[in-house]
Amino acid sequence: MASEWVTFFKSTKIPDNFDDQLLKIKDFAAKNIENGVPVCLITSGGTTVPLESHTVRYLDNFSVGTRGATSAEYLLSADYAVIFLHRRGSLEPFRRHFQHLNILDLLDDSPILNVSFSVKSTHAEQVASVLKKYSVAKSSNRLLMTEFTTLAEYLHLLKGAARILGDFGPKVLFYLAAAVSDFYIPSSQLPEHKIQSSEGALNIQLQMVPKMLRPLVAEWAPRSFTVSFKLETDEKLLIPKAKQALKNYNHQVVVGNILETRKKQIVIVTQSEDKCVRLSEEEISSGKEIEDYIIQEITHRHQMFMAK
Ligand code: 9Z3
Repeated sequence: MASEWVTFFKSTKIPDNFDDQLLKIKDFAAKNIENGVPVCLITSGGTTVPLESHTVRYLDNFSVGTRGATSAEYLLSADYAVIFLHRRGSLEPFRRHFQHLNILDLLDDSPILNVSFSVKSTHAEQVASVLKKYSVAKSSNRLLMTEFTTLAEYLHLLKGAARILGDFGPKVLFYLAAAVSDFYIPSSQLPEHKIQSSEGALNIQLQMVPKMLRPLVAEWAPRSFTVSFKLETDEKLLIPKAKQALKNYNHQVVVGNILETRKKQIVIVTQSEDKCVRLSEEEISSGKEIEDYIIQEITHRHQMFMAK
């Protein structure tokens, strides 16, 4: 297993500003933990797998980052500091509330002023309420944003961050909600330039990505609390696969979800129980978010873990 990892990291490119990003993570975690604030690394959004070195085409997946961005807000409310390792352009905490809006439609254009604008009264209350929570998170240094696009950038950053955060032991929570590709093409096998359609049908062979949970739990952060997510489309497979993951990697929690129902139903799987959490119809219509319950379940278990 170890050698698979060595091969993966050797055969893929280190992200730009890698050292700089890790320094920020180290500083952020150290300051918060020193102040008694537990730190959560959330991963969020999908990873891309380039098909060319000068990338025109890549493989991607469905994830838009709702789970990660929403969970970040509930974790901040639960007094955690959050490192938000997310796909560039995917949903972000706080900003997500306005993602479907055009910022220009939020601003009052009557009369047009040169220097300052106000938010239209139709949106003022919502902007004020989200802005307040965002400002608190920023000014108290509780939210650090870090970005990736490709699978390789994601895994290099996760490894680097996990080795740093692992030193803080049980006070660190890993919440691995990103949708990570299982397949990739090593740099040495990537065509340098855009693949030409004039050369006919395209056959590509993808290599397996080594399972990053194994070194994360066994080597990089063995004393921390790790939550992974298991996504399936076939309901019959969900709990057996989640249990298998716990057995294989020996971490604390797997949150299982089915693609189509992921926003209203999940299952929390631990060594001792499977707990199904489902939003009622009333909760759905009142705008309740399932991440509120997921974070309650996870923080409760993490608190008990820290107390031990
Ligand atoms: C999840 O299962 C997340 O809950 C979703 C969230 C990706 C479904 P959205 O971003 O979706 O809110 O649209 N994440 C984990 C997916 C994954 O890659 N899991 C691996 C697997 O299932 C294990 S690490 O094998």
